[in-house]
Amino acid sequence: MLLKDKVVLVTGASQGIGKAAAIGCARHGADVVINYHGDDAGAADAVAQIEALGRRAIAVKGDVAEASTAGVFVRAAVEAFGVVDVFVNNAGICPFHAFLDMPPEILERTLRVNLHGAYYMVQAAANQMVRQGHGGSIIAVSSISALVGGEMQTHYTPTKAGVHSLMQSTAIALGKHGIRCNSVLPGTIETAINREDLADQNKRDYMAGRIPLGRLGEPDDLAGPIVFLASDLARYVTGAALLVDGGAFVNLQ
Ligand code: NAD
Ligand code: RM4
Repeated sequence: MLLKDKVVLVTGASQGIGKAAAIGCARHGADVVINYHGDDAGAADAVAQIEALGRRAIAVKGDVAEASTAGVFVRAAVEAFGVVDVFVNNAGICPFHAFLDMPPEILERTLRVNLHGAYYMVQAAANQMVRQGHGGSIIAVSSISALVGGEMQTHYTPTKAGVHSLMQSTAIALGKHGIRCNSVLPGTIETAINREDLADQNKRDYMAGRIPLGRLGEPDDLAGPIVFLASDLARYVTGAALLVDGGAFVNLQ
């Protein structure tokens, strides 16, 4: 019970890593507020799974790319459960596309969701934590792609480097308030974001073959690292980045 009675907010939590993180935090005693974009059934299922663990949960619909969504989300959390102790910035998109003919609308949507969305959300959560006056923990779901490139990800990798950089700068800006800011850097985790990409068996075999632990990741592989960074076990950890990639990044030869 590393998060007993803490209130945890997670964006993009109707499926994938966000949903696993939300449920993982509830398993450790947290009440959870999830943001989701379109998938009402997925959000309802996340809430139901959290309630089945004996914890409270609400789902708040909203597009993180809109600046106003952040304030609405944080206010809904405070109205429901009184405080914001932990904020997990997870919502993200990666519409795989080549560089030379990247449509401006795909580039701009990716920047807006992944980077602007993170900025507004982290800012709103941090302001609430500062008002409360007893610190907090902010975790961004960045990526191994903050550190390495991707031929079909020229729009995406800068956003993942960006959210990691945001955690480094907010760690400094918010340290005096006792608010810790860290990133997790997942490797290749099987979710909807890469279903089409990994449907190519050659690509899938190549990606899996890069991983010393011998398998692609699953969403629940991120739950433990996120719970750890959220909890007081990580009380002196801020501005850090935790690779959760089965060893893929270090595997040069
Ligand atoms: P996913 O597609 O299952 O989940 C992404 C979530 O973000 C979905 O719930 C989606 O509805 C939500 N979302 C998308 N746009 C949104 C918006 N505008 N407003 C609110 N919510 C929005 O994929 P995932 O793999 O679980 O992705 C979660 C995060 O993990 C992303 O930030 C992604 O970049 C990151 N990540 C994933 C991998 C991987 O291999 N799957 C690796 C590294 C990082
Ligand atoms: C990650 C990493 C994975 C990819 C996802 C979409 O950051 O690049 O390999 O599948 O993004």
